[in-house]
Parts: sequence; structure tokens; C-alpha cells
Amino acid sequence: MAGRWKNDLNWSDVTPKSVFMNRRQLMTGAGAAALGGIAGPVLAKLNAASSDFSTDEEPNTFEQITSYNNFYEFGTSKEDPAKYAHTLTTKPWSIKVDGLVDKPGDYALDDLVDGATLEERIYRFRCVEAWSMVVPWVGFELKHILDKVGVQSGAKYIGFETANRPREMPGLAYRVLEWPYREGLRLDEAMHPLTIMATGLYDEPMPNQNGAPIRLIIPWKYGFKSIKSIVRITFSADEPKASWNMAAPGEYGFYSNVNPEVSHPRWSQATERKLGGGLFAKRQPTLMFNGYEEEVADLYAGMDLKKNF
Ligand SMILES: Nc1nc2c(c(=O)[nH]1)N[C@H]1C(S)=C(S)[C@@H](COP(=O)(O)O)O[C@H]1N2
Ligand SMILES: [Mo]
Repeated sequence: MAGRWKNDLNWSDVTPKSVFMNRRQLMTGAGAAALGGIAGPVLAKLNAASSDFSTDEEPNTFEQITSYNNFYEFGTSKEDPAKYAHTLTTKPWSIKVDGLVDKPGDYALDDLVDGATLEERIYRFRCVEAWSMVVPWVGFELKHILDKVGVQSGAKYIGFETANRPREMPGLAYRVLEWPYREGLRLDEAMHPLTIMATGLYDEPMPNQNGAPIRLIIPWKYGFKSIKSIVRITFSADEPKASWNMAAPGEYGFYSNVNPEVSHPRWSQATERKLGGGLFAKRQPTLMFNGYEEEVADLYAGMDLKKNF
């Protein structure tokens, strides 16, 4: 883990681009000398933008992260989202907040993000299909939204929905899943500081194929829990519906925590292939909770993780 810096910036102060560049400059040590006259303010942002939740592992390239995607609303092959997701209109964007919440309503994206602490989080990401990558996301803790809208005490779960726009999403014509794409978390999982809403990656606003303009990232769970292009957030007392769980409950549990010891019925989850390694690259071992065991194991204390997979 890298060092921890306090972040006192918000959405309007800093773009994803400056966040990323500042971190690179820090890591290479080249920043201060190269920046000359503007070193003061830039270093302030630099200190603000990093997080000790980031891994030191080598991030995948922007090209790798944006050309091999799962976003079935645009087709089921890995190349489809990069080809077709440009048709998604991401401005304006609003999110409906409803259910057990004090301030329900249709929120403009900017209003929901306003006041949030934007950080770069370099996270490991593990798809249930056994490929993985390391991504420098830009985002803020989901907790920011929960605090803003006032979650009521009866709420135990949070549900999410992706946009459902057949005219912009050609994949919706195929009933591979029950649309709209839905996901959910227990409220304590949603409150965990590792759980973020991501609005960018590398030095760019979120590319459409990666879930523009805003998506969930839960780094210790299989990738399908990290729902893209969110238009609705619902607070409930009961477990919300989740698309992959509905489609094949014996294969995709509600929790879907990364666990090398619990095989998918059709393949082992013990190892993974990191994107970009080439055909003959060695597979790497998959880590319990995708390497975040120290941070999240407490959430599941006393649970049988083979049953609650
Ligand atoms: N709405 C929506 N969200 C989604 C998906 C999807 O098909 N539709 N695919 C999921 C899966 S299986 C994975 S692995 C990740 C992929 O994210 P990436 O394309 O940014 O790597 O998005 C997840 N979120
Ligand atoms: Mo996935």
C-alpha cells in the first residue's frame, strides 16, 4: 500500500486528468523539478488525490482497460462495448433515489457528486470469468451519497439499476439477461470505504464502454457486481434483485466475493489471467477477497462463505 494523504478537494476543484498526472509525478519523483513555478498548488492536489487503498501493482494500460469489456447492453463480445457504446448519451444524466430514504428524488448527477472527495484509487479488478486487471479509477466513496440522501434505519440493502435505453443500447434486443441490469449490496458493504462510485479512469472521464458517466466499483467482489451507467439507487429492507443472480443463482451468488476456494460450477477460481500478459503468460493465483481480505473479512465474520457465495 502506498502512503495515505488527506483529501480536501472536491469535484469542482480537480479533474480526473490532474488527479492522475499528479499521482504519476509523485510516484516517479519527477514532479517537483519538472513543475517549476506551479509546483505549489499542484503538489497540494497531488497530496490530496492519492489513497492508501491503492495497490502498488502495475496498472493495466488505458488501451487494455478500454478495449476488452463486459457491457452486455452493447453486445456480448469483449470488443462490442468499445465499438458501440459511443451511442450512449451521458449528458445530461440523472439518478433516481428511492425507497427507505429521507430525501428521495431525481438527482442531477452533479448534485449527487457535489461535495464529494474525489480520489484516485488503483484497484485490482477480478472478473468471474477469471481474467483480471489493475485500474486507476477516479471516484468517491459511495458513503457520500448515502449520507447526502439520508438512509432510513429500516434499510438493510441498496439496489442499483443501469440505464435501459433500447435506442442507444443495441444489446437490449437480446434477452441474455433480464433488463435493466441490476445489482445490489448489503448496506454495510455499501458503507465500506473501499466501495466507490467511479467517474473516471486514468486521465479521462469514464469512457462509455467502462460505464459512463458513473458506475459502482467493489474491488473485493467479482466484476459483475460493479454495475455500470447507473440511473437508479433504491434502499430496501429486503435483498434487491441482481441480474446475474436471477439468471443463474447456482453460478452467481448475491455476495460473489472473490474466493479462490469456491469454484464456479464450470471452472476453477483458483487462478486468473491478467490482461495484457499475452497468450503464454503465467496465470497468477487469485487472492481471497481479491487481496482485500484485511479490509473486508470482518463484514463476513461467522458466515459460511461456501454457502453464502
Ligand atoms: N450494466 C452493466 N454493468 C456491468 C456489466 C454489464 O454487462 N452491464 N458487466 C459486468 C462485468 S461481468 C464486468 S467484469 C465489469 C466489466 O467492467 P469493465 O468493462 O470496465 O472492465 O462490468 C460489470 N458491470
Ligand atoms: Mo465479469
